[in-house]
Amino acid sequence: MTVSDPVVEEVIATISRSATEIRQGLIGRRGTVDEENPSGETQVEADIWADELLGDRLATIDGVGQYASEERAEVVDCGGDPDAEADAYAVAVDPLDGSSNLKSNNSMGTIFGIYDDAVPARGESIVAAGYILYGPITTMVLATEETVSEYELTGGERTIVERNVTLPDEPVVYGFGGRIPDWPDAFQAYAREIEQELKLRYGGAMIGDVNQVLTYGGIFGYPGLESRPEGKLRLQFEGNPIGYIIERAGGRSSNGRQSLLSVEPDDIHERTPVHVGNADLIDRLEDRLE
Ligand code: P6P
Repeated sequence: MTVSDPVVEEVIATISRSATEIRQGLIGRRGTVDEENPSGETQVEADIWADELLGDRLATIDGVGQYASEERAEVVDCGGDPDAEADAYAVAVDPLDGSSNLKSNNSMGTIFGIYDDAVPARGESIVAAGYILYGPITTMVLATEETVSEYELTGGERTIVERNVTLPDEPVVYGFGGRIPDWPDAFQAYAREIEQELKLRYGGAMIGDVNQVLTYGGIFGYPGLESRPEGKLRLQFEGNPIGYIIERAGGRSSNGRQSLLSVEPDDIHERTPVHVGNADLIDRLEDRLE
């Protein structure tokens, strides 16, 4: 199934075709480098390599006005005017989310959001978003204005395995990031309730944990912390794309007060508390954090 807009389709096809290469390229690139990303996190060789590979390919697509990456301080101007109709799209990528899981050989992913506005932008201007999950099988979940679909990726090809993906009505799993003593009291109280109702699934890479929620129903959250009220995850590269996907799948997203997609950003690398999952669980969380 292709997306109607040829530029959006080309971006999606470029990323999905690159997934097999990225997965194979992880071998031999597990070491850390003496560099930090703009969020101050130590980079793994694979972070830089995956970013360069995707950046080179996406920035040359006609119709892409900006390439933005969690691994780069500045937004890349791909030529043309991102506000002009012809170059309307900005592509924001977390090339290798959860790359710290490379050391322990656990799942990780690539996250992308295609905005029809110059970034930093509100998530409401996303027209398509997706993630690649490097699990036992390499899969892609893609959300567009029409639907959410899941694909298996191999050899540069994508094969659809499920159309109209929606969150199961009955939640089963939860996963919350950060250390319990660092959670604000209101979030601790909420987590205590959820622990009595659902099963813990937390793997340290957002995409693996979000895919559990999308598969089984539940909630994933990385709350604002006492030590860092803005939370850990980045709005443009993680919160907005994942929030878009989960909302298109019938769930909700929240920064604790409102949909992530409605947050007006100030900076391309700004962090936000991220909560995504079944709507009633998010509603309860917002009531708790009021
Ligand atoms: P912690 C990975 O570094 C990441 O950005 C997300 O993929 C993941 O959900 C979170 O950070 C894990 O953070 O504090 O549990 O290591």
